Formats: sequence, C-alpha cells, structure tokens
Amino acid sequence: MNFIRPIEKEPGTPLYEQVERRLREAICGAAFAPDTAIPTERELAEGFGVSRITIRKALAQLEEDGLLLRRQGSGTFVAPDRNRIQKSLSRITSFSEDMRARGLEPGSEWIGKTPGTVTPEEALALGLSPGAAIYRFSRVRYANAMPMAVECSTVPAFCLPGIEAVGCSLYEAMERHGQRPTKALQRLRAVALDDERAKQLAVPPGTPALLIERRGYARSGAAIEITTSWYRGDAYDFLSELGE
Ligand code: 16G
Repeated sequence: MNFIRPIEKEPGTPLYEQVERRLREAICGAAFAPDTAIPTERELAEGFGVSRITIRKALAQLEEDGLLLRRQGSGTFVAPDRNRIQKSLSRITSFSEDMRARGLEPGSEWIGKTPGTVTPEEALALGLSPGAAIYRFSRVRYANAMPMAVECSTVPAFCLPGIEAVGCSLYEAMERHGQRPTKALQRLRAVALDDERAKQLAVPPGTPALLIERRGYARSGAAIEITTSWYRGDAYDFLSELGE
C-alpha cells in the first residue's frame, strides 16, 4: 500500500490532519474496495511514523464522515457506501451542487477546453446555423480526490462571455451570463467503461457506468447545452419521485 509512508511535517497543519488527508485520498480513490479492512492502528502508526493517538484521531474523523466503519473485535472497514451520491432525476442540478450537497469538494481536471464551430449533429441538436461558434469542454469531475465522472459538454458561444469564463463550474459561468439551463431532457443507459474512460475514472476497464446525455434548455426554450457524462456506477444512487 504505497500511500502508507512516513508523513513529512507541514508547518501549521496538525499531524492527524495530514494522516487523515492521506487516508481519505486512499479510501476515496482506488486503493480499497468497499467493505475491505484497512490496516490496523499499529501498522498505520508504524507506516506513517506517527503515534497511535494521532492515528486514532484521524480514524475517528473518517468514521464520523461515514467513510469508515468500526466493527467491534474485527477491525475498521471501508464503508460500502463511502461516497455514494444521491442524485435526483427530477431536478436540474450541476455536478458542483450535487457534490457540495454531500459535503464534498467538487473539482475538475481539464481534458479539453476548445472553441470551434458546430458539427451538423450539434447544429441540429442546438438549433444553430451551420458555422455557429461553440465551446467544447471535457473534464474528469472529482469529489475531493475521487474521480466521479467524465463529462463532455458543448455550449453555444453566446452563452458565455468567453471560453475562459468557465472555472470549476460550467453552470455557474452560464448563470453569471444569464444563460443557465432551467430545463433539460436526459437519456440514461448502462455501459461498460472502455479503457480510456476507465483510466480517467481510476477503475478497471469494463467497470459498469451510467451514460447520461443531457440537453439543457434556457427559459426561452433555446437549447444551450449538450453534455455526455459517464458516471461511476458504484458512486451514485439515482432518485426520482413518481406520481400516480
Ligand atoms: C451535471 C450535468 C451536466 C452539467 C454539469 C454542470 C447531469 C447528468 N449532468 O453533471 O449536464 O453540464 O452538471 O456541472 O447531471 P458544473 O456546473 O459543476 O460544471
């Protein structure tokens, strides 16, 4: 387990916080399958080069955050639902909002951020004329250190003041420009991740995922977003409210 190595003291950060951060990254990343036992307090203390009291304090915090479960007499285990996100299928929320609602810090790693002109398919989907300017965004989306989704979005250029206006959140940037989608149509299907997507999501190739295609509309009815997302199947619970 290569995340267990001596902690180098960072001035101003308590040791237990550094241990906690290292363990959190390992638990939320691909180091442990859910429900597996983590090393004992003694092993962790030796590996990190800190006292058992420091380890206990870090573990207590991770337990409180729902990432670890202690089982009397048998050890400490990675919680089976350590990072499951409850996602509503009836509200139009952004990835960043979904993560914050779960107390997680949203993050993005850019794969691509390019201006261009519409393809014939995009022109039809967005109701744009041939040659219209668009922006394309591809990102791996993170919750703390854990990759959760890969997203590729196409947005008409008039929805943003410029391509660099998009920082962590696409919807925040569109909202600032008065162009956030207020309605959307979505299509969902189960897929097995290909090598490239699996690598981006730090899971083995073939891992199940949900492919979600969203077409977002402005209040005026104009289509202003096409996004294809690959959501980790082991990270989400999808909820929808049904009427009679
Ligand atoms: C969600 C949306 C996606 C949107 C993104 C904006 C689904 C299935 N997809 O992931 O269409 O582009 O949020 O998130 O919910 P952001 O504002 O954090 O960039």
